This record gives sequence, structure tokens and C-alpha cells, in this order.
Amino acid sequence: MRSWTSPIVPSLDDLGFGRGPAVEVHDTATGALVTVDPDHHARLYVCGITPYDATHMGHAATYLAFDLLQRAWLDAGLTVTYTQNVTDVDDPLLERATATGIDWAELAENQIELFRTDMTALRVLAPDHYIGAVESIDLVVDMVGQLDAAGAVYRVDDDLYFDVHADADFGAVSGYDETTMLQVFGERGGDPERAGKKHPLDCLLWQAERPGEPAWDTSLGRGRPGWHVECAAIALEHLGTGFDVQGGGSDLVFPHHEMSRSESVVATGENFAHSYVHAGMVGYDGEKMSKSKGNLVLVSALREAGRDPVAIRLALLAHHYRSDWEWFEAELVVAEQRLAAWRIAVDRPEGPAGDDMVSALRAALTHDLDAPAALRAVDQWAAGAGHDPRASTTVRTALDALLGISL
Ligand code: 5CA
Ligand code: ZN
Repeated sequence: MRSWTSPIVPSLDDLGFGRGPAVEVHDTATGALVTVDPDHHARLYVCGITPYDATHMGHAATYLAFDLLQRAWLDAGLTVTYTQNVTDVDDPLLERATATGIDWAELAENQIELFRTDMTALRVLAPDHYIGAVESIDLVVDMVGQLDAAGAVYRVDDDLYFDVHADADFGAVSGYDETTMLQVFGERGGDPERAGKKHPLDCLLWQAERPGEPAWDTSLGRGRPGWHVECAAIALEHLGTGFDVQGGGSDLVFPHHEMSRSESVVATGENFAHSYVHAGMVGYDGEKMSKSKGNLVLVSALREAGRDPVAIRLALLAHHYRSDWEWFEAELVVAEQRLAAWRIAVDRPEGPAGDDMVSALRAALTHDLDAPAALRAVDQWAAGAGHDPRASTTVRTALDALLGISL
């Protein structure tokens, strides 16, 4: 489906700063910082929205984390291929459509469009491949066929299930023990108690048509794709096996990324992603911000209230991407003040040389995307005095290139 338009990323190399260092990020599967220094071409997959209540600050924070990763890669001289999906048919979307009396496809289209507008306003880099589940049904059918050929598919009534233990390394992403897996699976869309399954953790690949729900005629029967295989099939088609980073919020570690990885490994016999990178959860009113809890702060509502999207972006950047944190209105006020101070500082005809700040920004961001440390380095530059007439150009370029902040 149509993506949105990326902002132009200026080059620090063009200003004589050379290339930034290789990028290190935290990999959930190994629990270690790993250098993501692919051979000149980085391939990234980030799990996209389920379009029924976009875009809250938690979504925005997650997409911003992977925006920083891409900016650090670009600064290091890599080209990036970025794929993101849209879960444009799934239980929560259909439930919301039924509850509100809006056609599910129309609800999805409206929310996807709102998401595109929010991402554009926040200057988030657009995916090269922005792919919906509905337009990927053939891919899913093919992948279920590959899994079937590997002997990893079985039927419960007319639904098709993946035998997770067909993958000897099932559990490699989360590292959870079985008790934890069972509990989390039940909480996050799984069906551990369904009778007829070979193992309670086995997950749905294809769901046969239910009355009143959308369904597609395929060789698997009339029905719709399961969630995990959707992302697996889209990632493999648009990035190939062994891509660099599978990303999303930490709520997707298990079962979603675990299952997608196992399905891909069993279907292809090859590695799925090299690293699994997860953003922390943003809360509000003492709970995880989520559509189901209804405690949302929407980017579009803040924009409509006249808040500067650059300040919204800056407020999100004040938190390390891996931390869990809670949104407070006061954060936006602090960000607006910070932005005003930076704008005054770059409007000076001359200022302290920006070279140290560029080095500090690069060091912070290539070390597990430490945006808060990067912001402190800019604060320090803005508070200083000096006589470099190029300072403003350097700082504007660095902030735009590495943080996506245009002053
Ligand atoms: N469509 C699936 C992924 S395939 C999905 O999880 N959609 S979502 O709309 O619920 O979330 C979209 C993205 O935002 C996911 O990467 C998810 O991990 C992330 N996310 C959801 N809620 C939060 C939150 N409160 N804080 C941070 N990130 C969140
Ligand atoms: Zn996904």
C-alpha cells in the first residue's frame, strides 16, 4: 500500500564530518549489545499498526526508535531497506468495527491515513515497502504451504495451526520458560486452552471463515491469515532471509516475534533476523497505553490542539527507547521550552564550534540509540558561547540528520 513521504536526511559527510561509527543496539535474543554493521546494506523490518486507533504516543515512540536507528545507519554510510506491515485484518480491528458500526475496511483505511499524516508530521522516515496483510494473502498461503511441506502444519476443525516445536530453537527470541510462555501467550492474543491442539503454544496460521467476518478464497480454504505468519511472510518477501533487525515494541517479543521467527526458520531452513530490537512501553494513567484500555494520548489530538510536532518528537526523544515510561503533559511543555532555547541558539550569527557536539551526538546514538544523552549534548552546545560562524549550519545539519529535529 502507499507509504508516506520521507523527510530529506542531510549528510554530515557533505559538511566534512566524514562518516559516523558503526551502530550498536541491544538484541533481545542474546541480551547483549550487538554491532549492526551490515555490509553496506541494512535491512530492517518493524511491526506496523493494527489500524483502529492510531497514533498514540506509544506507537510514535516505537517508530521513532527505529527512525533513529536508520539515521545512524545512514550517517555511517549504509543504504537501508525498510519494510513495515499494516495488520489491516485481525480480531481487534474487526471487534472495533462491529462495536462502532463502521465497515472494517473503511475503519482501517481512515486510521492508516491518519497514521501516515502523524508520521509525516513527526518527520519519521517512511518504509520503502509499506505492506498490508490483505494485500499479502497469497504470500501467507505460500508460506503455509512451505510449512506444510516441512510437516509443521495441522488442522483443528477448519483452522490451520503451526507446530512450534518443529523449530528446535523455539524460544530463541524471548528466552522464556514454558510457564511464562503459556501465561503471556494467553494474554496476547493466543489460545493456549483450545481443545484439539497438539501443544497449547501452537499458533494459528490460517483461520477459517467465521460468520460475519471477512474471508478470502484460497487453496487453504475460505478464511484469513493468522497474525504471526503475516509478518513472517511479508518480511521474507520484501527483505529476504537473514535480514538485520526485526523491530517493534517489547509487547511483541512473545509470542509475536518468537512465532514469526520459528515459522520462518521452519519454512526456509534459514535464519530470520540477525537481531531483535524492542522499544519499551509507554504508559499513561498508570497503565500501558493501549487501545484496549482506552488510555490514549493521540499525536493527532496534540497536533489539532496546536502543539508543534517537532516538540512532540523532542519530548519522545527525551526517553531512552528501551525504557518503559509514562507520558505526562508536562513533558511536552519541557520539550517546547528546550526547542525554543535551541532555536534561539542556532539563530545566533556565531556560536561555539559544533564539532564536539557532532562527535557527542554520534557517540550517544551509535551506543544503543541513546537519545537522552544526545539531547544533553545539544543543551550543552546551546548554553555555550563562541565565535564560529559555521556553528549554526553544523548544528542544524547534525540535528536534522541524526535526530530528525529541524530547527
Ligand atoms: N500490528 C501489530 C504488529 S504486527 C501491532 O502490534 N499493532 S499495534 O497497533 O498494537 O502496535 C503498533 C506498534 O506500536 C508495535 O510495534 C507495538 O509494539 C508498538 N506499541 C503498541 N503499544 C505501545 C506502547 N504503549 N508503547 C510503546 N510501543 C507500543
Ligand atoms: Zn508484526
